[in-house]
Amino acid sequence: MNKAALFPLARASSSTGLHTDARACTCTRAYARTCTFTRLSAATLRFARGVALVALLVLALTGCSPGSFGAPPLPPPPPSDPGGGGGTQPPPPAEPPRVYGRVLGHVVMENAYAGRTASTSAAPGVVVQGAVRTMPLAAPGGPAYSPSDFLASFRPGATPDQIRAAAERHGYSVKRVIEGTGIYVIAVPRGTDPALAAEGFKEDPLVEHAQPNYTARVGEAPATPAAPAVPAADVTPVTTIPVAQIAQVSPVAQIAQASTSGTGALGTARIARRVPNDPYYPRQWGPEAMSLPYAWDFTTGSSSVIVAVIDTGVQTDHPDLAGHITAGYDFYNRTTYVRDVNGHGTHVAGIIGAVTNNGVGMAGINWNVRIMPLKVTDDSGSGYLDLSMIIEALRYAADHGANVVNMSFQIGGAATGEDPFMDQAIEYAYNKGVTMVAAAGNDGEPWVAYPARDPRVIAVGAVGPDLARATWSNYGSEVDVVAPGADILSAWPTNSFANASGTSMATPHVTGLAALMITSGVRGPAAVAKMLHETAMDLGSPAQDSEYGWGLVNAHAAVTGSSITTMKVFAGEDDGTTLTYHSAMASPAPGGLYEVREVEAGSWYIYGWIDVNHNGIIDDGDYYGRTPGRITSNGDTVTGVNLRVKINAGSVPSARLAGSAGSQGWPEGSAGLDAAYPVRLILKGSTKGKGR
Ligand SMILES: [Ca+2]
Ligand SMILES: [Ca+2]
Ligand SMILES: [Ca+2]
Repeated sequence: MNKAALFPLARASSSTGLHTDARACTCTRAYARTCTFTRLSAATLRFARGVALVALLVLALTGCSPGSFGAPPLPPPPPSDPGGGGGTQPPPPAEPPRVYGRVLGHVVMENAYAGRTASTSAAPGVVVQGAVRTMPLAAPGGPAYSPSDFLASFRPGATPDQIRAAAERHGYSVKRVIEGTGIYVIAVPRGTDPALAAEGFKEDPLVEHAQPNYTARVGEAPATPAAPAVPAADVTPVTTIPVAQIAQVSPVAQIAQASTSGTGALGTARIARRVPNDPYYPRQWGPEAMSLPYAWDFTTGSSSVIVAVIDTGVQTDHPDLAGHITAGYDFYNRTTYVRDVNGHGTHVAGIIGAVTNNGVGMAGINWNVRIMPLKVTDDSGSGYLDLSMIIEALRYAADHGANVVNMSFQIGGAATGEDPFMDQAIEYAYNKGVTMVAAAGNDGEPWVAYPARDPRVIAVGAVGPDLARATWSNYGSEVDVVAPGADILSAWPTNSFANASGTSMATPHVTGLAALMITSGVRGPAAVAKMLHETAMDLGSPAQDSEYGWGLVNAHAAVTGSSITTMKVFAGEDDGTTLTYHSAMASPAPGGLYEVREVEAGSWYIYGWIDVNHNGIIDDGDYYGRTPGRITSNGDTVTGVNLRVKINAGSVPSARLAGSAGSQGWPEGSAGLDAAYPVRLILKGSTKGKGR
């Protein structure tokens, strides 16, 4: 498929688009806009008691945006405005003075997923071939650091001979140097505590920094899956997880031909659900919750995108992974032959990029991708990872072309884990344009694990099928987004599949989406994070919050660049064919808070719209929503008008979420006037305005 046609995103990547709109607005009606700004400033101060000031400044800039449908006729300026109208005729003297009001509220961009009741596997753990494993793979309370060595760096100019001599002076020995980093692994004799040794070693004038070689842990899955291995080809779909809604999807054969999309002629642009034929797909609720079938209509990934998985290894010849694996490395055995004696890494890899639409096993988020397995654990299957190897692997990934790195592990706890050496490795990868994604942690506590809480790393929390935060998912202000993490089916050694739960499982959902976004043209870790934030479905309390971050990732919005800041919010009414607006156009701030200005007196619906296919019509594939009832504007301010917008497609489940994000307070008159889907409307300016 043609990338350019599929991804007309230049304008959608938010902030530059906002400024362009604001300029255009100022040029066309400079004086009127200026007056409006003055009014807004006073109003802003009042409103800012409740919401972020920054959000309102964005609103102020975008409230007059003409949007993608060209320059719509704006409502006339107030009669007291001496320069308004810019050459238009003054209103007839008989007409009464017009009054304008404002409408403030919050808009949620919904994923194409109705939510369902959480299943039984609520705690982190793994189900392998129907057998529930309760023993965690890497239990909390394991070793905090390596018992046999510590890490050290040395002053500039120190030679290897001097370093070796310094180590021997203290009774230690140089084990190895981490390539390219200047970080040495220093072995201590049996019976010596490496943490105390590192503290003492710091006193040596040659030493720059010394610290323990911390242990990271993956949080879930059993040490030894006892269930018999079953060749993937022999696995028959089981019915223990009925998903009625998902089971109704159309076969891919019917949909594939209809998957044209993008910028067709007016009214012909369309969107299709694209669903793979893998027999376990109906048991995977994660892709549905992320609106992936709509994203797959635009892109299914690319073998030119490399995703590194720093983990317990990967079963590289798993029948549903083979062919998607690129050269990796086992940093414990110092070999390119990578195995996974644990299972965790194989599970993560399957979520990101199992071989998809091959009639076998499961579907990956990327139907095409190259996974680089980087094994940073020993062969015991314990699930404990070694910091010296993590640092080495992160650098290796950055030096070997990885676009995204998945880190489904945590180092330390609430207040521990940060260290200069890992920080240096993160900085190196970030500066090379690598997008890093990490798990928030599975302690169920109000802190985000390291390295997820590093600002250069995307921190991922977990939700269950009901889209409520999993009780064991850590939370805090550093959470970027949440993703499906409970009861997740994926690949497992040897040649089998398992269901697992944990932020370790949520993380590769976001990693996989980041790879899809890179295929679609999003470049660099900052741009990926911003697009994830501004396309997420807000959950929990309005806008960003510590439990859900910016919300649940939305793959369709992310690969089409449908940022919430490109949405047009306005007052108006429609007759099913034509939508007439009666206000200025607003754009929500990131997080969804909006303010519509110049709302004419009258009773109106509030609409939200993203013209995804840029054809000026509210049609199939756009994001669209309307308040269920009308609001009445008398020239004053109406607040608390909540709006839900979703992809405008016939097959979107119409049921609202039953979870925590479900019933928000609706304005007056909210009796069932919800618009039918899909909607196709021509947008027109207000007939009360300039009469055009
Ligand atoms: Ca498959
Ligand atoms: Ca929220
Ligand atoms: Ca459209």
